[in-house]
Amino acid sequence: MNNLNVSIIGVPSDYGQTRRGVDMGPSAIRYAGVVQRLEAIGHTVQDLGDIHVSQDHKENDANEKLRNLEEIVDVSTTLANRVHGVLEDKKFPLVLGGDHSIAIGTLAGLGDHYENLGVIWYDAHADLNTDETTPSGNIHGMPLAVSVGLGHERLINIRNYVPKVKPENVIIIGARSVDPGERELIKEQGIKVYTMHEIDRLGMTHVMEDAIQYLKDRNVDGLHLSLDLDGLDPLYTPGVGTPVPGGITYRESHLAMEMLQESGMVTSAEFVEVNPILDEKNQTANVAVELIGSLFGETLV
Ligand code: 6HN
Ligand code: MN
Ligand code: MN
Ligand code: MN
Repeated sequence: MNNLNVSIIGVPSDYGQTRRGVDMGPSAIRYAGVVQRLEAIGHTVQDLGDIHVSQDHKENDANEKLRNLEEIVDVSTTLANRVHGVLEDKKFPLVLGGDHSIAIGTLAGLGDHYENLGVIWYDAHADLNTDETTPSGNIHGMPLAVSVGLGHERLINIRNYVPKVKPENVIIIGARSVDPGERELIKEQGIKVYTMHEIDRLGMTHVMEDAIQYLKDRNVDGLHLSLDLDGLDPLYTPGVGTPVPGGITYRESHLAMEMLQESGMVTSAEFVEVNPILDEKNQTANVAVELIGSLFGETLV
């Protein structure tokens, strides 16, 4: 797996939440050297640049339960078509965010390419709210629900098929801030979750072995990693909009990426929520690039 054709897609969108600056995430990750890092491993990299994202932020969004819905439908549609094109070209899509609402587009571009896609959602949050359960109205808290077919019809119907992924093919890793409506959905939909409790108790090695075996047993024919940098403890990744203490460590995260690499199962990835305005000396983008290195096969010796 050390000679992939990787296509990088930047998504400079901050419409999924209210803290400005996360639209500069793709630039920060490029500045941290993502292309060089992948090339040094032996991959062939094509940076497709950023997709077009409008910059008309409203002062008052009338839609309090679905902030910036129109803009997010636009971004998702453009991104979904771009991701789909990358797969048609037989290349590995690496998507750089942007807030986590961009996963709506990424998964809409991936889902109809596979019979049985698996998803690993590495995050402090479950991102399983809908417009009915959301405490914030921020769509970055909804992309996983949307991808399993729940939520506003404009969001679930991007590229005109529902769902993008089966709920039983989804694994959340790192959860420690889950809203009441999200808890219900996890039970109702049979979504597998390794919270911080399981990571503490079993250790990351055991968690990742279990997670990979679970997806193998389900015969997934592709595996998407959606990595929210707030999955890590804010000690390591302070430049995120919704930090939650008590998170995954730097080493545990490298181990998780290395084990995903060893599995040979990962077919696409996205790294989201890097906000350079909230960061310390681009630390969060640097960690993103280091994790990308491990995921794509960098070794220590
Ligand atoms: N993220 N559960 C909270 C909400 O507003 O729905 C936080 C969501 C955070 C989303 O970090 O991608
Ligand atoms: Mn913006
Ligand atoms: Mn999160
Ligand atoms: Mn998230």
